[in-house]
Amino acid sequence: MYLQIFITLMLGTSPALTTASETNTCTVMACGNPGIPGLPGRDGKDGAKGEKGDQGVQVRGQQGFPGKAGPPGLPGIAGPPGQKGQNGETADITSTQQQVTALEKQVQTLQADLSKYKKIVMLQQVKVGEKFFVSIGEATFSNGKRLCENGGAALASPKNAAENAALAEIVKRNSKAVFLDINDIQTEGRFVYLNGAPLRYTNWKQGEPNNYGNKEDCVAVLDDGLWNDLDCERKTLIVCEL
Ligand code: MAN
Ligand code: CA
Repeated sequence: MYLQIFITLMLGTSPALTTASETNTCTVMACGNPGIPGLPGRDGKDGAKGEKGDQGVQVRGQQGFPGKAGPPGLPGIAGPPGQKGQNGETADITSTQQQVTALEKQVQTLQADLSKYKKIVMLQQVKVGEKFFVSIGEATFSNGKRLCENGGAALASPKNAAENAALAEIVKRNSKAVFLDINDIQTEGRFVYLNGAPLRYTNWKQGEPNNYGNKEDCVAVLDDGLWNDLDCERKTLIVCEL
């Protein structure tokens, strides 16, 4: 249309006239030289803002490996005591009763044996305070010492009047003197215990020690409880202490 108006203005002919004279073989366009193409039109205005797009689909990733075990927790509080159990079977009671009866018999036997052993031991030993004196037979000083030590004991060593009196009682029963763990083998005239310590209790008979025959380095207690130095090679009753 703009083109037709442009042509009409240029040729003085209205588009209506042109259309009306279709019989005219010489059309405006056919007869004239073709026009020069117009300049490109201006850019159109920006279109309306588009609608917001759909939210993208989020795909969940794979589960990771389990972490390391944590440190152990504190122990829990003890639970309440359980309910009392039911009575056992009659068979259990019978079995227990039989065991008790068997044990009672064993106890009776042990009591009878113990009673007898007590008498035997009482005939051989004397208790003074916490100390026990046990007579083990006759021997020389060195053999007696060894016999006592082999039994985990030591030769009699009275440290006070009560212990000495207990030893005297054993001497009287056996009518035999008893060696003490005292001697002056190392230094004549200086009596010591077997461990080398100086004497802390003595009960010498008058005139003793006399080192009779210059060969009395050991000491024995007599039936009156008094002490006499004697030849170590003589045999006396050996009494050990525990
Ligand atoms: C007498 C006294 C004692 C001595 C003995 C030795 O009894 O001389 O001192 O030990 O003889 O048998
Ligand atoms: Ca003597």
